[in-house]
Amino acid sequence: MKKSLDGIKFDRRRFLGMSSSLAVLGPLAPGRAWGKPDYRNDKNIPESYIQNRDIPDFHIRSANPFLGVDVASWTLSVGGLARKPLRMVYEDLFGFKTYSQVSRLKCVECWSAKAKWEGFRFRELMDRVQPDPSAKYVGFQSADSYYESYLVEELLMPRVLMVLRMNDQPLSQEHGFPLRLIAPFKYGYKNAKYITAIKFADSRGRNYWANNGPYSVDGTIQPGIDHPLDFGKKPLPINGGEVFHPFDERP
Ligand SMILES: Nc1nc2c(c(=O)[nH]1)N[C@H]1C(S)=C(S)[C@@H](COP(=O)(O)O)O[C@H]1N2
Ligand SMILES: [Mo]
Repeated sequence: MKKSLDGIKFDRRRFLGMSSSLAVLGPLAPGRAWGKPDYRNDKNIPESYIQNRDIPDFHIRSANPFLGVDVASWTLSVGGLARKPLRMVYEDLFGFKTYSQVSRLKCVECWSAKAKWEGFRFRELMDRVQPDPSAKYVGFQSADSYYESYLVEELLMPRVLMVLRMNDQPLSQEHGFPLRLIAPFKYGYKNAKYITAIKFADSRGRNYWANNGPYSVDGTIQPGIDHPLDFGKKPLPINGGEVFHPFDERP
């Protein structure tokens, strides 16, 4: 099994608070986690790394700066409790029927941005691998050691997409190439990028930000409530976010 970040306690509030004390210590050599340079607490992340960047059209959030996915060695494994587990290469992703939608991604840091997304439905993937009826949960593993967890039924809701293209282009390295999840009724952190494995399970796994920060595994956007990182970390009643409604049949 791949090493996860479970053992490393990291809190994004602490991360923000620490940057000034690190500056006093002067430049530090990057630490190491699982044999790769660990730039999480380092202000001098090399430009070549995908990292958190506030850019006008669509911010980039990558909890652990990393170099992006090399498509030649990338594979997607889909398995766990399934009758026909499979492994795919990039080209295989284009064998699915595609759908497109415009939807908004909303981060718990109180920014949001909207894009046109294109991709395939989770249902089609499920039909291929034939999960066991006991598999009510799905775990996502990402190339940057990020991980997420969902209920199968959530992934079958309208406007959930396994995304290959953003704004009429293949996904950029920063926004999750080659495959990401978009679930507009969940906070941004649930929208896993750089997916490498999808695993059906009969028990609920946790996710990166529930293990490393103050966020829930569920991460559903609450109507009229924001979930700010700042402002004393209390839920803040404001308008915003795309709220899932069970009667929403938009394609
Ligand atoms: N693999 C991976 N997926 C991830 C993240 C990450 O750090 N790694 N960050 C999440 C968070 S907190 C947000 S808000 C969105 C941001 O997506 P974007 O970088 O395309 O704006 O990606 C989510 N998916
Ligand atoms: Mo986020």
